[in-house]
Amino acid sequence: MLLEQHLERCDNDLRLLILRIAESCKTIRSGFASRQACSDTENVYGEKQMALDKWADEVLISDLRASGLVKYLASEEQPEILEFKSKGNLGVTMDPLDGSSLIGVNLAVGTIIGIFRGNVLSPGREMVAAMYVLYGPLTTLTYTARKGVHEFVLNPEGNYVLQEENIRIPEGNIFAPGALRKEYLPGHLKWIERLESEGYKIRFSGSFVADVHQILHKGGVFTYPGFRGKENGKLRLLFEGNPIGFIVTEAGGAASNGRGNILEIKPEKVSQRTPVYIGGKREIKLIEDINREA
Ligand code: AFP
Repeated sequence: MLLEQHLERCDNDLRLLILRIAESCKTIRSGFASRQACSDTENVYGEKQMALDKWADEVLISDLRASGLVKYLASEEQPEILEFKSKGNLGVTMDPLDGSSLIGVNLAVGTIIGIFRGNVLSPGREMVAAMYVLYGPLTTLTYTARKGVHEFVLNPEGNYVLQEENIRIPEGNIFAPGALRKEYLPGHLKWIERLESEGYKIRFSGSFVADVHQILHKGGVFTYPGFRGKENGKLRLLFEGNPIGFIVTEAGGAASNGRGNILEIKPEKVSQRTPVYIGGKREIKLIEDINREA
């Protein structure tokens, strides 16, 4: 089954938007070979932007503006929420290229999208859909519109073909722990030691979207915790934590900041960061229990 057929179960504007983004991601994929160089500009977080980052951001902004479906667009690469004159009222959050520091070493990176009706500065649980496209050996598109999590593969003819429907996160024993161990907070250290004692294996690539994709299929947990000096961690609530947390929750997992569901947080600003724990319910309950008892 093709993506366009699968999306027939969604509202028309949502269907058109997901298809529009799927097309933009084909364009982004096509730029990988020719746009490897580093640009000399920095994004709002003071990070050096890759040429491909900036270009992917431009591709998506331009396509979403032209779609007539999107009113608000928040991008990890932009300091403010963009507002378009549009018939539609959809709000989009996007990380155009997550894991961009891996582009130069040919590891998997991805595009992460959250979709709201209206205001994007809303709790993640108000999303109507979320998706990511992973650019690995294959290009895959994973989406949820609150009716299960489904995965498609881009075939040589340029069509997204259904690979797996209604994905459920299994139990597993891998963990992807971000941040430096010497800077862990006590509750987090206790949790990590517990997972290690249970035989969890490390799988951390530096690309959040790729690491969570593996966990969605094999079970386990991804974390980029708060740590000493940066108690809110590194990842952004709007662009990374919420959309991916929404997808994994819809697949039967959970998403937490270590104390509660991140999808319940009302964002105060576009660039808000949050500690992130995303994966199986058991692992997430364990960190929340440890932090509650501390
Ligand atoms: P980039 O998109 O700047 O490469 O950042 C990737 C990321 O936000 C996330 O995808 C990774 O899990 C995390 O940063 C890796 O951070 P460290 O480099 O601190 O391990």
